[in-house]
Amino acid sequence: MKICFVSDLHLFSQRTLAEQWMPLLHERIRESSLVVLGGDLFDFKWSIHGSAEATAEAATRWLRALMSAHPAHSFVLLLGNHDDHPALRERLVLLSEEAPQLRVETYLFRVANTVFLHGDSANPRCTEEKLIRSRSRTAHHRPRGRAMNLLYGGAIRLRLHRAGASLIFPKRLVARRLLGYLGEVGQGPESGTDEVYFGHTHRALADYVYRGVRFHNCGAPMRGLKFQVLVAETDITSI
Ligand SMILES: [Mn+2]
Repeated sequence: MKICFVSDLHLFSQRTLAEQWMPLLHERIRESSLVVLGGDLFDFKWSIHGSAEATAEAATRWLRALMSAHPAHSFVLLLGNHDDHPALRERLVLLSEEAPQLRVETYLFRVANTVFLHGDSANPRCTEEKLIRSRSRTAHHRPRGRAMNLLYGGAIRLRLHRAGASLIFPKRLVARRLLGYLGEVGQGPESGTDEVYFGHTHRALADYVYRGVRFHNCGAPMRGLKFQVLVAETDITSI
């Protein structure tokens, strides 16, 4: 079974270029039978919609449109540090009741030997407890408004952002941290995991092998960053 994986679209932030990638996303979805949306699809912190409520509503509308374009597909939605917001969670409960093709998972989704997760567990010194605690801070994100968005989109901020990603997230270290986290929650290589799809770091990565596990990251659709919509091949025929 082929599984389409995409994350970190950061929709509703000023800096996202996700719109340009929609045709590719639809194409990759058509090639797959399951879609895993890997978190930070929506950006509550930098949302141009003004309020968390309006952002959650726009997010729900976006998801509904995506699913109705692919009615025969199953969708798994993971949450990230920018969209794990109570306003969205509330709406997702209703949405998954109305759309049986949608399943919402907060932290991790696994199919056979393949694990999908947002990847905020790659942050320095992240334990499961810290991950849960830092996610709860997303609830206090207030949208920064247009002026801050423009500043954030500025060249200086962008260059910092790009340099920052490779300094904060060297791939070996990221792989090591992710394995540490996966081990802690019983999903590490000792449980059979040999493929990991993640996002969060905004650094595109394909087939990076660390301790016998292959790591893949779709990057982010932003200026100066690489982005790809990934398709995972799994041995199983259905979930
Ligand atoms: Mn993230």
